[in-house]
Amino acid sequence: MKPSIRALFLVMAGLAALQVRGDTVRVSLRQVADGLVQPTAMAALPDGSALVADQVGVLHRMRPSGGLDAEPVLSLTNRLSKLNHGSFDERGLLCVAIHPGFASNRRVFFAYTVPRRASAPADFDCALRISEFRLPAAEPLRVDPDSEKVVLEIDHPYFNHNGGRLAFGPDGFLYISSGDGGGPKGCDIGNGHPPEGNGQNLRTLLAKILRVDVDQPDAARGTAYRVPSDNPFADGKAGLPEIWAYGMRNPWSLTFDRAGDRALYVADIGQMRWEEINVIRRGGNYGWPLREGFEGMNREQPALPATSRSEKGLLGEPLLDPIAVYKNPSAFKGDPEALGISITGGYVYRGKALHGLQGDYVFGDWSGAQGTPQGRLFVARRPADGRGTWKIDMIRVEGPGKMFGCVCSLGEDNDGELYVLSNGSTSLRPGRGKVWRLEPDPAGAAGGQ
Ligand SMILES: [Ca+2]
Repeated sequence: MKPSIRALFLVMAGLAALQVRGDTVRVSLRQVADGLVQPTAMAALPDGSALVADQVGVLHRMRPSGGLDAEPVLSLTNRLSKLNHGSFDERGLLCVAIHPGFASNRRVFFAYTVPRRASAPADFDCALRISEFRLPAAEPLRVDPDSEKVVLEIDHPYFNHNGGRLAFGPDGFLYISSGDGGGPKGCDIGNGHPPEGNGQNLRTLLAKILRVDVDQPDAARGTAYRVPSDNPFADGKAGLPEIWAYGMRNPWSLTFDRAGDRALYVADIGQMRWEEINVIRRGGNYGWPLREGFEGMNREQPALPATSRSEKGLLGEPLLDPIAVYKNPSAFKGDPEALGISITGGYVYRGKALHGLQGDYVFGDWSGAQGTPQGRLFVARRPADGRGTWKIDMIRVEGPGKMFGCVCSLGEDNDGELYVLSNGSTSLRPGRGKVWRLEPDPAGAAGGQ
């Protein structure tokens, strides 16, 4: 081969490799905390430390340089509903979020499951509680569990599909995700599920995105919060006033883009066929249990596609499509496009460390296969023209963090850098939970640059 032709060949081979790399972002994971069980949420504090919630009911502080304080900030273990220690569970401490005015008011909000309330049907399992604590302004950073202020509680028929994600919007209001109530049959069917499903029933707070103002109690309604006057059902006539959007199954992440249009992104875990990412609009009906992904929902045989697709909800409103979906191997066995079994939503990346991810939605999946801790990371690419569905690329983890386990949650720090909260087991087992920081892959150009 002549040198010039050989050089051309190498250039072309290099271009081909670049194209492949463009589809597969490479990152490394640097461990910043361990000793947890199943970390469910991280909330950055103004001083660069972060609160890390462990599902077993313990809140930790992670130092700016990494590592957890020796003593936890708060323990809610005595207040939680029953938890299947050593096994799989979706109950427990599910989220922590700090108030937008935290720097001066030290207000912190939690979502966790508590035992069935006396007022709930006898066969219900638990309730999702949203409550508030205040962090002390000085060390030690310890919170008295008895200083709790309950914001609201939602009765829950089964142990699973609790949603329970929290975030404050750019409007200063608290957004809350709730699941459909769960149950062994799935499909929004069973005790505590009306025929149309909780997703389509506007008289329950289950299977919704809620929006409340936690800065003002409402004495007339006897609530610890006020309903913003521009909530879609604020007058309570067509639906409960707290509802902001509905038709959700088990929304496991609720995050606002910290830049751009500040849109609200919610990942909704699917039944057997499709995992989805949604951009949530005021009053939007996201289809569950009439739809999964872009398809109609076959509630009798959820592994099979439906023969028809509903176009409207009970009010005649359109059902809104997700921005991105991927297949679940539970229904699409052996399909290379079946990327994972349970979406763990994340963030629109606005940090600086990872090139090639800026402005796109970074997220994960619990595991690529049932019963194994093989979590995966992905990025959903914003369409260039802002329309149509987002394309999903794999994020490949290189280096020592490669076998990080299940993706329980993602976290974001004050600079917009991202973290993976993992469990090295598929069960609640001591010491398997860790927090990792996403960093460029030192061996190569992260982000396909
Ligand atoms: Ca949907």
